[in-house]
Amino acid sequence: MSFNKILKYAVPAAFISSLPFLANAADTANLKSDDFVGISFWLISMALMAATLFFFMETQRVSAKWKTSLTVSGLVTLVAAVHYFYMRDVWVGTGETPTVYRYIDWLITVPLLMVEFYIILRACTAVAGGVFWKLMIGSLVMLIGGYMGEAGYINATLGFVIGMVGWIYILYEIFAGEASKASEEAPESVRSAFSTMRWIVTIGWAIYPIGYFMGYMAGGVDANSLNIIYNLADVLNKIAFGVIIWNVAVTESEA
Ligand SMILES: *C/C=C(C)/C=C/C=C(C)/C=C/C1=C(C)CCCC1(C)C
Repeated sequence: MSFNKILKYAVPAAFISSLPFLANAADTANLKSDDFVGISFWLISMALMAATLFFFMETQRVSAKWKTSLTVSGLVTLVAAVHYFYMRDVWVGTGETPTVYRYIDWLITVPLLMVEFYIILRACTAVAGGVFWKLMIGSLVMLIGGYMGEAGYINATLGFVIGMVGWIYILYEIFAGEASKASEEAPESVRSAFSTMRWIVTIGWAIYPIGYFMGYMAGGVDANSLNIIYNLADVLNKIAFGVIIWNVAVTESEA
């Protein structure tokens, strides 16, 4: 192996393995063996870190026009990994996980995940640039509405309604709008990835509005269970979503 090659792999590997230290919020507390919320935070943080390393390394393997989509998948898991290490430490130290913390992660990762629909279409069709903005704006409306409701700036029900409008708009765009129409011109492997990805945005993502509804509008929800469910949901919504993109990038590069 040449020195250059070693550098190419060693640098990202060293950087990613330092993530837990970069995001260390509380050195004093320890994870208890029966603390399942804490354990789920640990598992998802490490899975996200491993996924990040994998996506970044695999950019070396795919052809140029597929590199962007893999890089974006890696950025999603990177942002979430750093964030989860922090949340896990706050949880172990204080026994709390303010839901608003999650919005900091979502504000970056959700628009990136939505933009993936545009990026994979752009790699193989003549998709219009407006699709990018529609997906971006829909994501922001969804998150800002939810945040304002959750943080108490507006009524919780109003925040929910605004958030739902943003989500439904995104779903319309990928199932029936311009993005969906552009996907019909894409090769078979891209069409099938596109279709699986939109079902993740429908079913995998539904967990968050359900959590919001139960927590603020249906009389409360057990915060511990909700944390575990949210943490596990990200295996599907961030890692599996990225793996689908990785799969189509490799398939199309080898075709
Ligand atoms: C990686 C994190 C992801 C995919 C987070 C997704 C979050 C949502 C889909 C949140 C949706 C919401 C609504 C549809 C309405 C109520 C407010 C939200 C923000 C919880």
